[in-house]
Amino acid sequence: MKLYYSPGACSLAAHIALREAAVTFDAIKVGRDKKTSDGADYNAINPKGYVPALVLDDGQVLTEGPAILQYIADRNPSSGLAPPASDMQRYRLQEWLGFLNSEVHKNFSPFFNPAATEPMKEMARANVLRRLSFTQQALTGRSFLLGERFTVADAYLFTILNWGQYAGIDLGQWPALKALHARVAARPHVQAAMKAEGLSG
Ligand SMILES: N[C@@H](CCC(=O)N[C@@H](CS)C(=O)NCC(=O)O)C(=O)O
Repeated sequence: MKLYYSPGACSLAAHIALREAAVTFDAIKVGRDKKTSDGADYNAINPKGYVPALVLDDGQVLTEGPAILQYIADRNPSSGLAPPASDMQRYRLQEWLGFLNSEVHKNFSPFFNPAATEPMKEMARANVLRRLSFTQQALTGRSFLLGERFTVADAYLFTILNWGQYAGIDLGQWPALKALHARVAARPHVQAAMKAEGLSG
């Protein structure tokens, strides 16, 4: 299995999930020029052009973070990274993944886009603040998004929270989010993923 990633991008969530699930995989870096660290044209592998992409052992290419995260969790059920499909908690997981993907993650995009104007960034920042305030409220009194168990949604939220610095957003205003970030950052597989992506010593 191969994970195509860019350091610190949303692909970090899938990278964490693969390590948490003890999957054997190769992590292949994609540069801004869409060339991969093993010399390929990333657009030929994933015509969408963005990370993450997971190339399965049978050669299929799976894209879209929430699908990749659930694939990794479902193929490795003993990891406990997602509740089983029949469980109401699974819909709660999907609710979080959808919210994080379209309502939080995408509002960070202007901060990584040199063409984004200040008004665009201001609008996006206001959306991020509102949605992270909601997340702070939902997290109060629990260790992780679904309760006391770490899931792929927490890997995704952790990844997004790392971007606060680029948007001038201080996590200190949300104690429950700050605590979740620290809790996830302390996990050995998270530290290994960060180190492998060159994000920490
Ligand atoms: N809908 C996609 C979005 C992925 C995405 O936004 N990837 C960003 C990094 S976080 C990227 O590769 N951007 C570079 C580009 O679009 O060329 C998903 O959820 O997987």
